[in-house]
Amino acid sequence: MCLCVLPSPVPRALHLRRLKCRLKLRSSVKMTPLVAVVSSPHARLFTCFFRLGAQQASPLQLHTGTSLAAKNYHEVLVLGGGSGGITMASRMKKRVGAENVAIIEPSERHFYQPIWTLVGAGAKQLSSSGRPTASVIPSGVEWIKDRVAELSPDKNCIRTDTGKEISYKYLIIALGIQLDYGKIKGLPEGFSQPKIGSNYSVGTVEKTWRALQDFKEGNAIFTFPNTPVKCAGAPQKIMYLSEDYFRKTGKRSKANIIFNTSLGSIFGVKKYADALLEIIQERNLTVNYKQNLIEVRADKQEAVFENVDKPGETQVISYEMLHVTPPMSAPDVLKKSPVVDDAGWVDVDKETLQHKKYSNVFGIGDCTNLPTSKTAAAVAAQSGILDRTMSLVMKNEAPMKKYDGYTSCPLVTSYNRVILAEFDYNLQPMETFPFDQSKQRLSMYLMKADMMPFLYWNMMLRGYWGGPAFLRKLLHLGMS
Ligand code: FAD
Ligand code: UQ1
Repeated sequence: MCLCVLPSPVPRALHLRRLKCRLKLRSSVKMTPLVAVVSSPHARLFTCFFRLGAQQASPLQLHTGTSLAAKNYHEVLVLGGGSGGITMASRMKKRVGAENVAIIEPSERHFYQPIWTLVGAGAKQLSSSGRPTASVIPSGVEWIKDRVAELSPDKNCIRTDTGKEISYKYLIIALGIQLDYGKIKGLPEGFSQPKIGSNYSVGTVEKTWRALQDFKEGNAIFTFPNTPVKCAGAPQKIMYLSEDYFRKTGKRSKANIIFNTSLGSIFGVKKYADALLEIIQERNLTVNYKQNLIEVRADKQEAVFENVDKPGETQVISYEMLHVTPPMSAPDVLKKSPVVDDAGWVDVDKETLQHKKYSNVFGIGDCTNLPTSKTAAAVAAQSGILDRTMSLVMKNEAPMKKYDGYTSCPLVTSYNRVILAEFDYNLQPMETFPFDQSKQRLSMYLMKADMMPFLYWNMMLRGYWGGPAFLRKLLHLGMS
């Protein structure tokens, strides 16, 4: 149980004294012994006494940004250092100062996941998708390299896996979505066999490319699970890329390409669904609706599907290549917390992103119940809104700016074409460019493959990209 309470404000003089002490410690301690000493049990005990004595301990920071003796109170605490967490930490740093912001994130590497679609198709290197987490944590912001284990919003505090209790004034929850490969019988262990891959995780994305290269003849199967997913276009993007690859390598006539989806339609927005169905017909792809992958027999290269509308009715299909999009759900740590709705998603106001019950708690990205498609593009648009919401809440004013559900999905249809889907809560297209984006275009492929990664690392994560709304207005000037 979380026992922490909100500490009283630290007097300025005391704060300055601690700052001096911190600087002295930094300059007098050598790096290697410090790592060795602080990670020993005795040192942890020492750190604990130090923390108790000072109440708000000085963080001893290595150049990596990892905090060894974390403060136990932060004005703004961010849970998760993915797309939403880093972006919001950058924005909050500008609002309240780096020393008042902390991020809890266990992973050593931060990934730009949207490029994994191209990694799985061999068009980009996996190494290009990741950077050290330390390099994306905004400078001066404390990185607590740990995993959130429990949320206690009634006490304004959280507990970590290692037993740290950390309290906050404002909390931003950005924990993403959980991949549940284990809910499919035969997985994840089936990934140790060839012919199977998944663009959804760092450990399996290169297996997709291997399976594509190894393909000889037979069924190439692509799946879509019976749960919410992130980037709902990604499960079919890899199908179009695979088809293009088979054509380029002379294997197309030997490939039977099948998209087995739990859904009842190819895409949620009619304009783009119509365009995709045309491509599916032209390129002779088979789509089976209401088919949910429930088992993989990787040793026999067989996939078992259940009819979503007729539980118990199953079909076994043998494969020469299988791309799995796993079932997904809210992170377990959230499911058991008081901040979620019945389905386990962080329960926020769909226009302001403020929590419906806890006014000092906010949510962003895949872990929320915002009724829009879960993408990094949506996170970018949400970050601008949440920044504005929090600035008003911090001044005791009512949040005003309203999120319209903007999200975007660059539907990669070949190695040089993209349909750029952009839409809102009402599934109405909200296109940035003054041309028909439902047409496959080289320009949009280049935007997806080269411009977006640059924009992500250099602008979004630094808090300078709140989505393309301003660009849309500019490019449509005089058109309405
Ligand atoms: P994430 O970026 O996933 O971050 C969540 C963070 O929380 C992670 O760093 C994780 O380590 C951390 N975390 C989890 N549990 C804990 C815990 N207990 N304690 C502390 N930290 C924790 N989006 C697009 O806009 N365009 C695309 O073309 C696109 N294509 C995609 C293709 C693929 C194959 C995939 C996988 C995703 C794609 N996306 C795309 C989706 C996009 O990557 C996500 O929607 C986006 O990253 C969501 O950001 P987030 O901050 O909510 O979650
Ligand atoms: C976007 O803003 C974004 O976030 C950085 C993405 O994530 C990777 C996208 O894929 C897209 C398409 C957008 C929208 C940007 C423009 C210029 C239309």
